[in-house]
Amino acid sequence: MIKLKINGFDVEVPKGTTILEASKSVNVHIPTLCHLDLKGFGIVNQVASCRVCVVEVEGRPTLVPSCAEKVTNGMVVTTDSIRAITGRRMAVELLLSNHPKECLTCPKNLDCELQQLAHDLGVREIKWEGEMMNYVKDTSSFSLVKDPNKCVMCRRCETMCNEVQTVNVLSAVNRGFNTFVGPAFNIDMADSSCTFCGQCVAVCPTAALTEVNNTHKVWMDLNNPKKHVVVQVAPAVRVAIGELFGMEPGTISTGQIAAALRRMGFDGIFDTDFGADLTIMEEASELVHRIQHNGTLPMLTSCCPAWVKFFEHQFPDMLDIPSTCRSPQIMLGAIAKTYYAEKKKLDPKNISVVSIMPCLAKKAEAARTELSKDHNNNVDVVITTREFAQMLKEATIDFSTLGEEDFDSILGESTGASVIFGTTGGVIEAAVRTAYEWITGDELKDVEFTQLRGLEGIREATVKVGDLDLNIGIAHGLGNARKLLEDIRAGKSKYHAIEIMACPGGCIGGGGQPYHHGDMDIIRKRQEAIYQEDRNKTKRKSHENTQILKLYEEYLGKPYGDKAHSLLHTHYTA
Ligand code: HC1
Ligand code: SF4
Repeated sequence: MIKLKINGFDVEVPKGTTILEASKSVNVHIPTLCHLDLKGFGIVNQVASCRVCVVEVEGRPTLVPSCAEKVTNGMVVTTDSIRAITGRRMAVELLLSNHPKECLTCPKNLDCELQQLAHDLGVREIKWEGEMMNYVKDTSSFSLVKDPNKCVMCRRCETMCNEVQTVNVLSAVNRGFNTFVGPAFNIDMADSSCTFCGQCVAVCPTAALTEVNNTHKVWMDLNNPKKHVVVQVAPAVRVAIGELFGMEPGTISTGQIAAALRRMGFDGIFDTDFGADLTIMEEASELVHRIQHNGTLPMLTSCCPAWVKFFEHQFPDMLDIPSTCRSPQIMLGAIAKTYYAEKKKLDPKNISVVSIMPCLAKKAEAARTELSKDHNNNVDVVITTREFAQMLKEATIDFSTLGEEDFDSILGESTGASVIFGTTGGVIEAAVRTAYEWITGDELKDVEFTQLRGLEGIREATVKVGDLDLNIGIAHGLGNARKLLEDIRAGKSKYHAIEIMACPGGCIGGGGQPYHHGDMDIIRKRQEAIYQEDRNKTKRKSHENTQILKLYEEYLGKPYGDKAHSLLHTHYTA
């Protein structure tokens, strides 16, 4: 152990601890900007580029960045001296000297860490007016906007993209004053191998990386009398949106969401959970089919669009491995524009399907041409949890005082199996609940497969399904997925099925969720809420959803049949 003094108090911490961590352990909170500790992944962004966390160390002539400096025996640290505070304030003033001064209209206004630091450090004037950068914004993609003029070179996005996701899209472009972070040769994001997972957006402290904002499109549709506008809400949104209205992480707001959407004027208020139950009908059928007919194994889940982009780019030789199932959001859109349209006697061209998703890649997924029919996309507009909250504020809907209401029939019923899609491990658990009963013919009494749960990056379990030992792998975060994929390529994989989600924690940690600043406790609370919502349901297996059974009976025929194939399955392209 190392003994030192921080602000006059004796502190004892393990060897290798930084001054920042040692201070935190005794509740001395030093402000940071570039620092990012992704505890769940054992990865720390420690470039010490911003100098916001400087402290005084006795005997050292200059201030020391506390995030990078390790403690030593006998060290005497002062975090709150006038010199340390002035040094921090100066670091922020320098960052602001060439930062655009458009806070009032910036997409990150009131959510910007640089703005918060300027406030907390009492910056009241910017003493230097630096030369400004004048780069063009990258608006090439459906998912994210890159504004290099707002980049503070904290390199958090690089750590996320290169170390956690192993996609390697982002690095320093140019040199010296002109440096910013972007794809090599500054090509458009849309032309890069970006998966649009949005994890760089989730950790960007400023508005250098933000989502494409589609809220105006939704208002336009809602105010177009010719449009029949339906909406669907992803599983993970209901356990996170409350955070944007002052509620605790993990507050379940399903009923309030339905009530809010009704007040906004949507014509049909549907649940992506219905799409998830439908996905299980198809995906469990496909798994059983592959197992019983010597099909390609392992089968990989395919509902995460960033993951789909990742394997198309990085593993083009293995496109037969993922399930051919479209994602729940696309399945629900397809059913809204066919079965629902027929029932309501509506022209599908006049239906607008809006999705509320925790995810930026869902925006790009909705635009994929192979997921449209007669040039009509199955999903028309995707907004994130954050954009949804923004719209509620614009509409002056007081979310926190709304009562609970239900989703609409006929695409609104859901089971507990579908809500657990929102967390890592949930999709495969939902599939096992159904596959078990289909393979064995026995009733599954205990539906909770706790061996599939958790937040470790890679997990595995064997589930007894009759005579079959069903070997399951789970990965979240694309770097972890890569490891499982490489094993498959090398012929070393022992799994029958693998679930992969691109974002840490699964969709609960999606790039469109309320900012959690890498705090895995928030992810954990959202995960607990997802499992609680499952327990709240009377039906917990997808094949017990009565509206889904009626959909097959009246329209689709049998699961994994011809009609289901044409509407609910897809193919992949390298
Ligand atoms: Fe997800 Fe899915 S779980 S991908 O994380 O399969 O986004 O929540 O909507 O489509 O259902 C996201 C969440 C979501 C789909 C479902
Ligand atoms: Fe990398 Fe994901 Fe950001 Fe694309 S969206 S640059 S893959 S972190």
